[in-house]
Amino acid sequence: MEISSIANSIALFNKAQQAIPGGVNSPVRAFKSVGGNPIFIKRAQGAYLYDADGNQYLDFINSWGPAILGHAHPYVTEAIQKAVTDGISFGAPTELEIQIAELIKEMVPGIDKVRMVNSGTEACMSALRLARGYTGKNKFIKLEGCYHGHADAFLVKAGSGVATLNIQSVPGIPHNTSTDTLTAPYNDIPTIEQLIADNKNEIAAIILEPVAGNMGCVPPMADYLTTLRHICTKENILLIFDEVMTGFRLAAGGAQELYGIKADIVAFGKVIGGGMPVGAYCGSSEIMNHVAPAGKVYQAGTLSGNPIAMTAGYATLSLLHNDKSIYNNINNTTQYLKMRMEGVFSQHAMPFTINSVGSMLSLHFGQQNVYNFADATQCNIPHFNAFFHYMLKHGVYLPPSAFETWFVSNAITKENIDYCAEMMVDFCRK
Ligand code: KE4
Repeated sequence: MEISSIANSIALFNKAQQAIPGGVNSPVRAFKSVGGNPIFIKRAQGAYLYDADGNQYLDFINSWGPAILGHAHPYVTEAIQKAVTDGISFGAPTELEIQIAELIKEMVPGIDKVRMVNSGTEACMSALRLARGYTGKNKFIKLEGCYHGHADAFLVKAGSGVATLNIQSVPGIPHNTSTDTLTAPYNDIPTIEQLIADNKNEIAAIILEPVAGNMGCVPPMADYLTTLRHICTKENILLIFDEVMTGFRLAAGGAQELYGIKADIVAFGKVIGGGMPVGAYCGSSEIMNHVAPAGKVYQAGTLSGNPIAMTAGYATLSLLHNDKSIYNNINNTTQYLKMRMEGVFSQHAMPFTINSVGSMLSLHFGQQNVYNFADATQCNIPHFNAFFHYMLKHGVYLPPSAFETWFVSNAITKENIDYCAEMMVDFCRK
């Protein structure tokens, strides 16, 4: 099957650029690094997206993670449709916020308190402020290639769209903001130890994606997370897991459950809202009771805990909590995808590597191993871009960047994977 026309997407993108910076409301959607015209989506259902020209695409972005159940799952959409008839936003507490907080406490090991916000950025930004407020220290360590949203302090050697657009230094961020941001390569303990030695008793936190997803998918090497946990405990540094991508995806309890590591503060996004704008940061009562109005670390939001967003999140998390076969299914589908891809590309002249954890996966051409951001930047980006467009032309919608992760939804079937493998064989034969 080959896409014949995207004329309406082309017209819409031209129009969009007259009214929206770059024609998009988030840079990664603009196809800047892969080139070409972004596809404008009209609707989505299950495993598929449908564009403004009526073309169908098998979706491996799934809204960059939230659509873990597949698009427009009836249990979620029906809950939203019912909720909106009772009003959209109150700016006052509701019982549903208690229910979703209690459900999250059931699903995620070791947290006592949950504060809802409206994005992953807000969750990570607030988690850092809390760590600084709780410890009284300002410096923190982030890892090269990790992306924690667009708060000033995090836009240093960041992954995702910052890497995709190769923005070395983001204008508008005062130099003194980033002087407290220390960086180290992912999977590199000695550099962390040196930073701590050089900044004794000044570091409030280490924040990381426990499985990195913004330089492609980069898993933690053996004992990396355990060693970080030990170092943080010993040095009185808070360990912050940014589980915006991994949370409720790698397991009901996220990476903390998968790796058996307890972070001091955990940030969530994406799946937690089931596609609606939701983020959260969580931790022990000892730490979270420093958040206003219980404490003095101020953070607020007009639409935090919004009833419609909470309805979508609660319905999504409830399905994941009550049917653990979903995780087995998406993990098995991802392993099947990886196995089929390895079969195809091992016959291909171009070296490659596929990294995956659970239902997160990425393909890197030109490198045997991708253990950190430097490895990821050495990959053959032009070849990835050609692959991206070949698959898009044949109705398979991959993340439009080599610095992103594919997300497998529960709606994707083995037959879908077999089709993808056929298209990949054809790509290699071109
Ligand atoms: P948001 O503010 O976009 O909801 O979340 C920021 C964020 C924080 N932490 C991690 C690990 C993330 O992956 C993200 C956002 N992820 C990107 C995709 N890599 C969102 C897509 C976009 O920027 O449009």
